[in-house]
Amino acid sequence: MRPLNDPDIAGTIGAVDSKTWDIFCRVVDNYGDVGVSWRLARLVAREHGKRVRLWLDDLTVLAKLRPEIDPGRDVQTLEQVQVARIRDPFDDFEVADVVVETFGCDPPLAYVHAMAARAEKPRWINLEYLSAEDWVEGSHALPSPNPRLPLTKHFFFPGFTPRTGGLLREESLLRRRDEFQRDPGTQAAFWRALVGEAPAEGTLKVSLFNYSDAPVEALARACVGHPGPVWLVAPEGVAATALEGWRRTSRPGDSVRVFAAPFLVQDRYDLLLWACDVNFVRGEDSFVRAQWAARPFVWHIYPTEDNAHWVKLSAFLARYTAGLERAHAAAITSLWEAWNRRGEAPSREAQTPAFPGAWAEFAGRREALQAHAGKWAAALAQRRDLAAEIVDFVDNTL
Ligand code: TRH
Repeated sequence: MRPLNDPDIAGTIGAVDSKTWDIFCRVVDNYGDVGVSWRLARLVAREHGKRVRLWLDDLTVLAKLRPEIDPGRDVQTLEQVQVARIRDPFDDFEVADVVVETFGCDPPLAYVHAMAARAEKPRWINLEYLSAEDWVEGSHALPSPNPRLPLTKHFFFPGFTPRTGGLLREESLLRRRDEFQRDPGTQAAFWRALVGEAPAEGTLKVSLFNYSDAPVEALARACVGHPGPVWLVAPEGVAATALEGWRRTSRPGDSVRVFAAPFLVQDRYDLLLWACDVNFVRGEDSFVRAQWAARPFVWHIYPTEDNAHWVKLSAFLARYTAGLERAHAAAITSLWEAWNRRGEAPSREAQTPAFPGAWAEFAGRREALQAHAGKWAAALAQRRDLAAEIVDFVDNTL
């Protein structure tokens, strides 16, 4: 047997073909797990020429993001990605060269045993949730040998620093964003298609995508005091319902217009983020897309029972506001904490006393926050995206 470090072999072993990729995703709740998994699958197929199969236990969520998907079909192909249903019993499959489980979803047992039985063991990756916390760097790319099977899984952490796996970003994304944001005509056409009319010059356009306990009505009330017209636009979901409720009861007049838009196809959701001046986003994937949109944004973090989400929120705020003028950083932090109801007893509207002031401070610094959002996106774009990192890791490190 030729030694591993034999230059001839190393080259070949490193480059042992990773032609075929199986990506597994099980839907916990909401859209993000599938949103991230689909985005990764499409990138690895389209930009890295791999043969990718995306295994899902529930296709209805992907069909919401990509209406071309037929949730009734067990196998179909979209944009060079084969989308297959995880059936039970799980049989009739071939193990891929690379296996990615997203968010610790565990591939079916039958598949894992077949991985162990494969002559050339597949590379096994667990794509973790995104966090800005410091510990991520120390955990990224760590191996985890399986206690029973001749398999080793590696943890792959998205992140904001060079010693993490980076963030998903399509090759053409920032070019398309800049073209869109430079072209008022294209933006007006987007608005007319989405809500039937285009906003007047100087309208503050705000998009909303949040979880159910966000103080949406407090935001709407605070916008009534904004020095100029405001559009609040919410794709179908909890925010749209809350805004409709507020509009019916409060008659705000024309200074604040509320639009309940249809749920957008995933790629068109980017256009909404690019077209707005401030974006309220949540979870993971919309959180990252808001950063690529280079617009001021507010993150509604997915709450966890152990309150660990507060640590996660603070970790990101510390990175995002580093180097920013103290008053601007404080405005961002106060609004984010008010939007996530930090320090509040969980009851509906009566409270959020801090909100109107926090919003006025934030909205009043929009130009400075806009400039910062542009710098932040440009800094993140200095490095390769997560798909390129994960392909390189698999092909050249493992
Ligand atoms: O839907 P989410 O809340 O998902 C979250 C995350 O997965 C999080 O990690 C997990 O812990 C939690 O669920 C349980 O938020 P997220 O991650 O922003 O995903 C939303 C997806 O929906 C994203 O891919 C964008 C897409 N989307 C559209 O395609 N059209 C739309 O109109 C909107 C509003 C969103």
